[in-house]
Amino acid sequence: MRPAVPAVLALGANLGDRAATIRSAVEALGSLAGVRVLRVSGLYETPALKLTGVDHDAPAYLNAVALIETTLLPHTLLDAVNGVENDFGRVRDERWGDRTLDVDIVDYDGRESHDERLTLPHPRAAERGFVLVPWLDADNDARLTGHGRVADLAARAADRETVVPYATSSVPGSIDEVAERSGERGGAR
Ligand code: A4P
Ligand code: MG
Repeated sequence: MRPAVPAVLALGANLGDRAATIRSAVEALGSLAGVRVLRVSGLYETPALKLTGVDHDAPAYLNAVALIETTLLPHTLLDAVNGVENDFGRVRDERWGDRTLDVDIVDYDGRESHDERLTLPHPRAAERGFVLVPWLDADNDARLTGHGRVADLAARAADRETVVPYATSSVPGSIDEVAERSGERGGAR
């Protein structure tokens, strides 16, 4: 069997019960054959970034980052995370449009590659506080291939002050518990 490699997934949701969706999506990712969730960041609330700029009239996002290890090849992992997006009612009608769930591959084992379906690392991660701040929360020593320390990138991100920790205490079950449970159930298979 192929050895498991580390990867970083960014999750975002701005429609529906955002916290429940992200928690359930982490569980679903951890249940995929060949994926094990190692750690999940806290949830952060962030204003919607549209192609036209930040849109304060659009529903705000919750964003989180999951650290995984996987035996899946990059495109197979992309197919798998797209399947999870579809299971959570993702509709693709507008680029950067409102969505129930977006799951992006931010990093796959430090790989740099580009084709029509997949760019690694994620081409916009380096400048997005809504990816970098949760990533830093999950891994204080994280590095983004080709860009350096996530801590430095997060400190420079123009949107960093709009990335606000989201109180989950009112929601039963913390996201870390979900990661633990899916880790226990999972194991890179
Ligand atoms: N694709 C290429 N590389 C990757 C990768 N590393 N990970 C391709 C995932 N997908 C990758 O994605 C479009 C295409 O990108 C896919 O066909 C895939 O093969 P999509 O999810 O269908 O559509 P999208 O997400 O609208 O497009 P895009 O350009 O990937 O958007 P981004 O850059 O992910 O931005 N505002 C806040 N506050 N929080 C957010 O999370 N997210 C977006 C989406 C916009 N605004 C946001 C947020
Ligand atoms: Mg996407």
